[in-house]
Amino acid sequence: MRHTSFKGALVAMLVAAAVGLSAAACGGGSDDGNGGEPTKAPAATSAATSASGTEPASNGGAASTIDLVAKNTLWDKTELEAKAGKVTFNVDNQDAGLVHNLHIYKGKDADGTDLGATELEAGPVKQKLELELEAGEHFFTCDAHPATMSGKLEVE
Ligand SMILES: [Cu+2]
Repeated sequence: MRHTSFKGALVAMLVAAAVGLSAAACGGGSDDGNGGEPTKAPAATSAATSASGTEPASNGGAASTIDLVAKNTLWDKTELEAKAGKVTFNVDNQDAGLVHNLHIYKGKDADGTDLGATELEAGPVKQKLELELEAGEHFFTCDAHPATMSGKLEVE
């Protein structure tokens, strides 16, 4: 009797131990699984955060640097977008012997506030203009050819 009951108790302990181990293994396994998921979720969240953090930069589709080419007494673009703050204009006058410049005004035309301009210079010449711009509508033109070399600059 004592033998049997001891044996039975031993078996019960072993079974309990085995169940306990497998339960622990299961728990550990599912813990790892759960642990992995929350770890991935914050990673996805931070990826989303950094992705949305990239949006202001891609909002910089409105650029901080604008390249403008003057050719045949025309700008290569008549609508520009810039990001508020420091904006650099790189002007490439490709018209040999023709005088151009870049003049920026706040507002929709040359009646607005004069924000700055490059020198009137005969091409071929490259010029640079750096301005601090605030959000809003701006106007750009060449003082020598306002009729054909004017456009809109949207700052956002
Ligand atoms: Cu011009």
